[in-house]
Amino acid sequence: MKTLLLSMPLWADVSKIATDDYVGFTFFVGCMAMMAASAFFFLSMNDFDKKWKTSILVSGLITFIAAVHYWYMRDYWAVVGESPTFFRYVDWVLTVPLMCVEFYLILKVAGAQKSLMWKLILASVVMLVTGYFGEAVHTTGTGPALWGLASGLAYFYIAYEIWLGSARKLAEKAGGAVLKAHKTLCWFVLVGWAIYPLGYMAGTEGWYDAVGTWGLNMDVIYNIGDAVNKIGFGLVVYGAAVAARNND
Ligand SMILES: *C/C=C(C)/C=C/C=C(C)/C=C/C1=C(C)CCCC1(C)C
Repeated sequence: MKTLLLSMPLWADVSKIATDDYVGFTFFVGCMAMMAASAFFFLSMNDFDKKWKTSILVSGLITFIAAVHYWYMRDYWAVVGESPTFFRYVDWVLTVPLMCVEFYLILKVAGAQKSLMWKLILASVVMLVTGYFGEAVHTTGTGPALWGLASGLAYFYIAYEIWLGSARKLAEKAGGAVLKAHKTLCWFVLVGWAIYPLGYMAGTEGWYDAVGTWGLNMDVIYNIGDAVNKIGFGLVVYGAAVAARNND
Protein backbone atom coordinates (compact mmCIF):
# COMPACT_ATOMS: atom_id res chain seq x y z
CA MET A 1 0.00 0.00 0.00
CA LYS A 2 2.82 2.39 0.79
CA THR A 3 4.47 1.95 -2.60
CA LEU A 4 1.09 2.42 -4.24
CA LEU A 5 0.71 5.77 -2.51
CA LEU A 6 4.18 7.00 -3.34
CA SER A 7 3.78 6.20 -7.00
CA MET A 8 0.22 7.44 -7.14
CA PRO A 9 -0.51 9.96 -9.89
CA LEU A 10 -1.65 13.37 -8.72
CA TRP A 11 -4.88 12.95 -10.65
CA ALA A 12 -6.19 9.90 -8.79
CA ASP A 13 -9.82 8.99 -9.22
CA VAL A 14 -11.39 12.05 -7.65
CA SER A 15 -13.97 12.15 -10.39
CA LYS A 16 -15.47 9.08 -8.74
CA ILE A 17 -16.62 10.95 -5.64
CA ALA A 18 -20.21 9.82 -5.20
CA THR A 19 -22.93 12.32 -4.31
CA ASP A 20 -23.38 10.70 -0.90
CA ASP A 21 -19.66 10.37 -0.18
CA TYR A 22 -19.42 13.03 2.53
CA VAL A 23 -15.92 11.96 3.50
CA GLY A 24 -14.66 12.39 -0.08
CA PHE A 25 -16.52 15.66 -0.42
CA THR A 26 -15.14 17.17 2.79
CA PHE A 27 -11.60 16.04 1.91
CA PHE A 28 -11.98 17.79 -1.45
CA VAL A 29 -13.48 21.02 -0.11
CA GLY A 30 -11.13 20.98 2.87
CA CYS A 31 -8.12 20.73 0.56
CA MET A 32 -9.34 23.66 -1.51
CA ALA A 33 -10.13 25.78 1.55
CA MET A 34 -6.68 25.14 3.05
CA MET A 35 -5.02 26.15 -0.24
CA ALA A 36 -7.07 29.34 -0.49
CA ALA A 37 -6.39 30.25 3.13
CA SER A 38 -2.64 29.68 2.63
CA ALA A 39 -2.59 31.98 -0.39
CA PHE A 40 -4.43 34.61 1.64
CA PHE A 41 -2.07 34.45 4.63
CA PHE A 42 1.12 34.34 2.55
CA LEU A 43 0.07 37.21 0.30
CA SER A 44 -1.09 39.46 3.13
CA MET A 45 1.76 38.89 5.60
CA ASN A 46 3.90 41.68 4.13
CA ASP A 47 1.24 44.26 4.99
CA PHE A 48 2.32 44.01 8.63
CA ASP A 49 5.35 44.87 10.74
CA LYS A 50 7.87 42.24 11.74
CA LYS A 51 6.16 40.97 14.90
CA TRP A 52 2.81 40.26 13.28
CA LYS A 53 4.37 39.16 10.00
CA THR A 54 5.82 36.08 11.72
CA SER A 55 2.47 35.23 13.31
CA ILE A 56 0.68 35.45 9.95
CA LEU A 57 3.45 33.43 8.29
CA VAL A 58 2.83 30.68 10.85
CA SER A 59 -0.93 30.86 10.15
CA GLY A 60 -0.09 30.28 6.49
CA LEU A 61 2.28 27.42 7.27
CA ILE A 62 -0.44 25.70 9.30
CA THR A 63 -2.98 25.83 6.48
CA PHE A 64 -0.32 25.02 3.85
CA ILE A 65 0.88 21.89 5.66
CA ALA A 66 -2.77 20.88 6.02
CA ALA A 67 -3.42 21.54 2.30
CA VAL A 68 -0.61 19.17 1.31
CA HIS A 69 -1.87 16.47 3.69
CA TYR A 70 -5.44 16.96 2.51
CA TRP A 71 -4.23 16.46 -1.05
CA TYR A 72 -2.86 13.05 -0.02
CA MET A 73 -5.80 12.15 2.23
CA ARG A 74 -8.26 12.98 -0.54
CA ASP A 75 -6.36 10.64 -2.87
CA TYR A 76 -6.00 7.96 -0.22
CA TRP A 77 -9.70 7.99 0.45
CA ALA A 78 -10.50 7.90 -3.29
CA VAL A 79 -8.13 5.01 -4.01
CA VAL A 80 -8.00 2.94 -0.81
CA GLY A 81 -11.41 3.82 0.62
CA GLU A 82 -10.17 3.81 4.22
CA SER A 83 -9.58 6.46 6.85
CA PRO A 84 -6.09 7.94 6.19
CA THR A 85 -5.09 7.75 9.86
CA PHE A 86 -1.37 7.96 9.23
CA PHE A 87 -1.49 11.14 7.10
CA ARG A 88 -4.03 12.62 9.49
CA TYR A 89 -1.75 12.29 12.47
CA VAL A 90 1.38 13.41 10.60
CA ASP A 91 -0.57 16.54 9.64
CA TRP A 92 -1.67 17.14 13.24
CA VAL A 93 1.72 16.48 14.78
CA LEU A 94 3.14 19.23 12.56
CA THR A 95 0.29 21.74 12.69
CA VAL A 96 -0.91 21.54 16.31
CA PRO A 97 2.55 22.38 17.75
CA LEU A 98 2.60 25.32 15.32
CA MET A 99 -0.67 26.49 16.85
CA CYS A 100 1.10 26.38 20.23
CA VAL A 101 3.88 28.50 18.70
CA GLU A 102 1.17 30.95 17.65
CA PHE A 103 0.11 31.42 21.30
CA TYR A 104 3.71 32.10 22.23
CA LEU A 105 4.28 34.54 19.36
CA ILE A 106 1.32 36.73 20.17
CA LEU A 107 2.19 36.75 23.91
CA LYS A 108 5.83 37.64 23.30
CA VAL A 109 5.07 41.36 23.64
CA ALA A 110 4.10 40.68 27.26
CA GLY A 111 7.35 38.81 27.86
CA ALA A 112 6.32 35.20 27.21
CA GLN A 113 9.19 32.78 27.74
CA LYS A 114 10.14 29.97 25.40
CA SER A 115 9.41 27.55 28.24
CA LEU A 116 5.68 28.31 27.85
CA MET A 117 5.92 27.42 24.17
CA TRP A 118 7.73 24.14 24.85
CA LYS A 119 5.26 23.16 27.58
CA LEU A 120 2.36 23.59 25.18
CA ILE A 121 4.19 21.83 22.35
CA LEU A 122 5.09 18.87 24.56
CA ALA A 123 1.50 18.53 25.82
CA SER A 124 0.18 18.69 22.24
CA VAL A 125 2.56 15.95 21.10
CA VAL A 126 1.51 13.76 24.05
CA MET A 127 -2.14 14.42 23.15
CA LEU A 128 -1.58 13.34 19.55
CA VAL A 129 0.76 10.38 20.05
CA THR A 130 -1.62 8.85 22.61
CA GLY A 131 -4.54 9.51 20.26
CA TYR A 132 -2.66 7.75 17.46
CA PHE A 133 -2.06 4.71 19.69
CA GLY A 134 -5.78 4.51 20.39
CA GLU A 135 -6.75 4.91 16.76
CA ALA A 136 -4.09 2.87 14.98
CA VAL A 137 -2.30 0.55 17.42
CA HIS A 138 -4.47 -0.53 20.38
CA THR A 139 -7.74 -0.54 18.49
CA THR A 140 -9.73 -3.17 20.37
CA GLY A 141 -11.22 -3.68 23.85
CA THR A 142 -10.42 -0.91 26.29
CA GLY A 143 -7.42 0.28 24.22
CA PRO A 144 -9.01 3.24 22.45
CA ALA A 145 -10.82 4.44 25.60
CA LEU A 146 -7.66 4.35 27.73
CA TRP A 147 -5.42 6.02 25.16
CA GLY A 148 -8.20 8.51 24.46
CA LEU A 149 -8.34 9.31 28.17
CA ALA A 150 -4.58 9.93 28.29
CA SER A 151 -4.94 12.15 25.24
CA GLY A 152 -7.83 13.99 26.89
CA LEU A 153 -5.73 14.73 29.98
CA ALA A 154 -3.03 16.35 27.83
CA TYR A 155 -5.76 18.31 26.08
CA PHE A 156 -7.13 19.57 29.41
CA TYR A 157 -3.66 20.59 30.47
CA ILE A 158 -3.32 22.76 27.35
CA ALA A 159 -6.76 24.27 27.92
CA TYR A 160 -5.91 24.94 31.59
CA GLU A 161 -2.56 26.53 30.78
CA ILE A 162 -3.97 29.00 28.26
CA TRP A 163 -7.25 29.74 30.06
CA LEU A 164 -6.07 29.93 33.66
CA GLY A 165 -2.31 29.46 33.75
CA SER A 166 0.64 31.69 33.01
CA ALA A 167 -0.49 32.35 29.41
CA ARG A 168 -3.61 34.08 30.68
CA LYS A 169 -1.61 36.38 32.97
CA LEU A 170 0.64 37.36 30.07
CA ALA A 171 -2.37 38.10 27.87
CA GLU A 172 -3.83 40.35 30.57
CA LYS A 173 -0.52 42.14 30.89
CA ALA A 174 -0.41 42.74 27.13
CA GLY A 175 -4.04 43.93 26.91
CA GLY A 176 -5.57 45.41 23.73
CA ALA A 177 -5.56 43.38 20.52
CA VAL A 178 -3.36 40.69 22.06
CA LEU A 179 -5.72 40.04 24.98
CA LYS A 180 -8.71 39.95 22.67
CA ALA A 181 -7.01 37.54 20.24
CA HIS A 182 -5.78 35.34 23.09
CA LYS A 183 -9.30 35.04 24.48
CA THR A 184 -10.73 34.09 21.08
CA LEU A 185 -7.98 31.51 20.52
CA CYS A 186 -8.76 30.08 23.97
CA TRP A 187 -12.35 29.55 22.86
CA PHE A 188 -11.09 27.79 19.75
CA VAL A 189 -9.13 25.37 21.93
CA LEU A 190 -11.99 24.77 24.36
CA VAL A 191 -14.84 24.44 21.87
CA GLY A 192 -13.21 23.99 18.45
CA TRP A 193 -10.76 21.35 19.60
CA ALA A 194 -13.51 19.49 21.50
CA ILE A 195 -14.84 18.48 18.06
CA TYR A 196 -11.97 15.99 17.76
CA PRO A 197 -12.70 13.68 20.71
CA LEU A 198 -16.23 13.43 19.30
CA GLY A 199 -14.81 12.18 16.00
CA TYR A 200 -12.54 9.79 17.87
CA MET A 201 -15.49 8.34 19.77
CA ALA A 202 -17.45 7.95 16.53
CA GLY A 203 -14.58 6.10 14.88
CA THR A 204 -13.11 3.87 17.60
CA GLU A 205 -14.58 1.14 19.79
CA GLY A 206 -15.34 1.69 23.47
CA TRP A 207 -17.99 2.38 26.13
CA TYR A 208 -19.00 5.34 23.99
CA ASP A 209 -20.03 3.14 21.04
CA ALA A 210 -23.45 4.85 21.00
CA VAL A 211 -21.75 7.90 19.42
CA GLY A 212 -20.99 5.77 16.38
CA THR A 213 -24.70 5.09 15.92
CA TRP A 214 -25.63 8.78 15.68
CA GLY A 215 -24.74 8.72 12.02
CA LEU A 216 -21.56 10.70 12.60
CA ASN A 217 -18.46 9.85 10.63
CA MET A 218 -15.03 10.29 12.13
CA ASP A 219 -13.38 11.74 9.03
CA VAL A 220 -16.22 14.17 8.33
CA ILE A 221 -15.96 15.41 11.93
CA TYR A 222 -12.17 15.73 11.75
CA ASN A 223 -12.42 17.56 8.41
CA ILE A 224 -14.92 20.05 9.79
CA GLY A 225 -12.75 20.48 12.91
CA ASP A 226 -9.65 21.17 10.84
CA ALA A 227 -11.36 23.76 8.64
CA VAL A 228 -12.82 25.59 11.65
CA ASN A 229 -9.65 25.44 13.73
CA LYS A 230 -6.87 25.95 11.22
CA ILE A 231 -8.49 28.63 9.08
CA GLY A 232 -10.42 30.23 11.95
CA PHE A 233 -7.34 30.33 14.18
CA GLY A 234 -5.33 31.99 11.39
CA LEU A 235 -8.06 34.56 10.78
CA VAL A 236 -8.12 35.51 14.47
CA VAL A 237 -4.38 36.19 14.31
CA TYR A 238 -4.85 38.14 11.09
CA GLY A 239 -7.64 40.17 12.72
CA ALA A 240 -5.42 40.96 15.70
CA ALA A 241 -2.66 42.16 13.38
CA VAL A 242 -5.13 44.46 11.58
CA ALA A 243 -6.44 45.81 14.91
CA ALA A 244 -2.90 46.41 16.21
CA ARG A 245 -1.90 48.21 13.00
CA ASN A 246 -4.97 50.45 13.03
CA ASN A 247 -4.27 51.50 16.63
CA ASP A 248 -0.71 52.58 15.92
C1 LIG B 1 -5.35 21.24 12.98
C2 LIG B 1 -5.56 20.16 13.83
C3 LIG B 1 -5.98 20.23 15.13
C4 LIG B 1 -6.29 21.54 15.80
C5 LIG B 1 -6.14 19.00 15.82
C6 LIG B 1 -6.49 18.87 17.08
C7 LIG B 1 -6.68 17.59 17.63
C8 LIG B 1 -7.15 17.31 18.89
C9 LIG B 1 -7.47 18.39 19.87
C10 LIG B 1 -7.32 15.92 19.24
C11 LIG B 1 -7.68 15.47 20.45
C12 LIG B 1 -7.95 14.09 20.86
C13 LIG B 1 -8.45 13.93 22.15
C14 LIG B 1 -8.58 15.07 23.10
C15 LIG B 1 -8.87 12.59 22.69
C16 LIG B 1 -9.03 11.56 21.64
C17 LIG B 1 -7.90 11.55 20.68
C18 LIG B 1 -7.72 12.89 19.95
C19 LIG B 1 -6.28 12.87 19.42
C20 LIG B 1 -8.69 12.91 18.76
